[in-house]
Amino acid sequence: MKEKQNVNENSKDEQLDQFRVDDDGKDLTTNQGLRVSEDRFSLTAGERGPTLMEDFHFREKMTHFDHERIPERVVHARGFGVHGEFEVYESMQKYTKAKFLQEPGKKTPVFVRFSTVVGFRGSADTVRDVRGFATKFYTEEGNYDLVANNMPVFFIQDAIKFPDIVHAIKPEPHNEMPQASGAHDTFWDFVANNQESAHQVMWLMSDRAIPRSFRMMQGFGIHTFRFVNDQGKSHFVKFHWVPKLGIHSLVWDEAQKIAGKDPDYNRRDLYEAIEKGDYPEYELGVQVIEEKDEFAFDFDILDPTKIWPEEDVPLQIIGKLTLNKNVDNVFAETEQVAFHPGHVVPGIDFTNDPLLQGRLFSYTDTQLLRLGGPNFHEIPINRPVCPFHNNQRDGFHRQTINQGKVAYHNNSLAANTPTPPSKEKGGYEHYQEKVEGKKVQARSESFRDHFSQVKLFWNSMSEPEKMHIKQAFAFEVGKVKNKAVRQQVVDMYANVDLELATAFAKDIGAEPPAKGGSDVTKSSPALSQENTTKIAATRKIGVILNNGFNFMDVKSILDGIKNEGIHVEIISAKQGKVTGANGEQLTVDETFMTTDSVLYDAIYIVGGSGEDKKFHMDANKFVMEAFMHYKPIGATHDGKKWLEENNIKKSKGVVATDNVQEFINSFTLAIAAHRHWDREIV
Ligand code: HDD
Repeated sequence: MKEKQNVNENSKDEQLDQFRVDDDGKDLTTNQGLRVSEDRFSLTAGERGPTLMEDFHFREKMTHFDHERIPERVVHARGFGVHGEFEVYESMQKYTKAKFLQEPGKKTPVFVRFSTVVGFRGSADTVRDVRGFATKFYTEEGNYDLVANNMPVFFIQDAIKFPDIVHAIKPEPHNEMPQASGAHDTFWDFVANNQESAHQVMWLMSDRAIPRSFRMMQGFGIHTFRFVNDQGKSHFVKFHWVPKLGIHSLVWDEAQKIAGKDPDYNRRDLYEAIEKGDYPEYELGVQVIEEKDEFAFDFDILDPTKIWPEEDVPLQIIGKLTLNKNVDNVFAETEQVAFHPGHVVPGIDFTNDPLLQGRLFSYTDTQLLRLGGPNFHEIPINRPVCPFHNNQRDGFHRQTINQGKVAYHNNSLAANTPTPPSKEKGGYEHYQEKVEGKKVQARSESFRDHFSQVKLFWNSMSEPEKMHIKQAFAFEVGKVKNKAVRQQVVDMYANVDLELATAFAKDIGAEPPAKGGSDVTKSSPALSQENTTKIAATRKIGVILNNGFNFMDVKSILDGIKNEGIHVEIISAKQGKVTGANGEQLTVDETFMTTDSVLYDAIYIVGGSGEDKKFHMDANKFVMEAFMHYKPIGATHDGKKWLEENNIKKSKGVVATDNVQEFINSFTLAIAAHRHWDREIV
């Protein structure tokens, strides 16, 4: 493959284009290019006789099939990848020499893979879990990977414990249960006996662990990295992705039901948004701390179980990520993409965070197994868009044909090429941090406080968020069979907040703690989802219609809602058409059988005169389930009777009026609010 010298925003797409294959309309061949005229019957001795070994097409087809699977990722097995681009708003030249962050307006192609962590590849999307948010920037200086999660802290402080936490949270080895869930003995036993996990576990019990959409969650690099500028000066930096649609979550009952009704809920949402042209956008924010302030905080800035509160270290928004293209082939792209926090470019460097240091080993190692050898960088999705040259050779599946006889350095036969360029010429040089000390196996005292920031998080939650956290603890720890472990968890969280620990202790039959609590009174408004952006655009509304509805009004309402960027699906008893009182028709998208209330952001019920008892009951289930999940409900015409029957007409987030424009305005506002927590559920 010939190298391209000018790298721009289209470079990755052009590179991938050289590997894309369109089989449409082509003759069937073997992998050797031989056209074969039979693909339905293997070669047999006689029509009822045994299959013959010489049937090379059968052998090749079967062998390839037998080898189709590769090991799934040991964590983050279930993922969904998309292409996009990153655009710089503000030059970071002052802090970093990374070329892709220098010029406002500069665009860099990216590939992003979202994932859950614990579940196997075929598990459900909406389980309670951390979400991965890994981004590969194809820059002119090589690939830069920001391998992030949707929560800003991690379970452990040292990578040596990673196999332990993963063994504890994965299904238990004696019966491989439960799937994709931390609600079992070994996980909580780990938590209670490794109390550095307190902060991340609190996030895991919060609504952050059940995002409404990959489009509506943050991403955090978690670790403290370094920016290094062209004068060699270093700053500490943390990276954040902030979704333009705001940060929104499901409710737990809904998440569990979706896991059955549509296990692909989050990936479908992202896929469809991109297909419809609702390109998800996220802004890149950085928090920067000067080197001289390394010890200016009441936590250790290298501790991955700590955040830098945004009120203390403001977030500067420096660019925007837009996801605008689905993959052509999930295996080739999403499954084979190989991320690594150690894929950096000049101007971005590491710190001594012991979790980060260990990650730098693990990611290459895992790809060697998963992708079958050391040449995984040659797989199209992993190739840098800039040229790459070195003396590494051979190995399974090598694709480049390196010419010449010299594959070592130093040499004179090839004029000492490939030559390591100086840092002035763009060569990567590790930041020269001064380090000295005894070799020890110990953690600094400054990593010891496991509870203050957990209390900060708790203090920052709104009342509904606190309620959800209490319920999550009651559910998750309530699933633990071992009573002693339950009690250990209660006692552990007594160190954070007595009210919280007491509340879930009572629910799970444990002893409420006699003493405890933390004296942290600070809160950080940036942590609460109540303070996030709220907009109605891109939300999906289920519209319940039956024959005999008021066509003119409903058509105007649906047009008005669509004008707000909201998507509608018409639900009725049967597929085909639904006919208005005036004889005009609308196409039914889904039936009560094929969809469910939990799959919509809001329900708009109209009904119609053609209703029978079954329709009435099915529609009622949709409305009441939406109500229980605090979702907006709109009703016009005949639809208002469902509200009256259930006595919910005056509830928060319920919009009932036949005035078309008033309905559009109020319903759109109710949808933008996401959920109506102040609704009374009787
Ligand atoms: Fe990890 C995958 C994020 C700690 C070892 N990790 C993986 C993925 C994400 C993260 C998003 C999926 C990448 C993809 O989509 O292909 N991991 C994190 C974050 C961490 C973290 C944000 C803490 C700040 N991870 C971590 C540690 C270790 C690993 C401490 C081991 C020392 N992670 C892995 C891995 C995986 C992985 C086993 C599995 C598949 C892969 O790497 O490519 O190597």
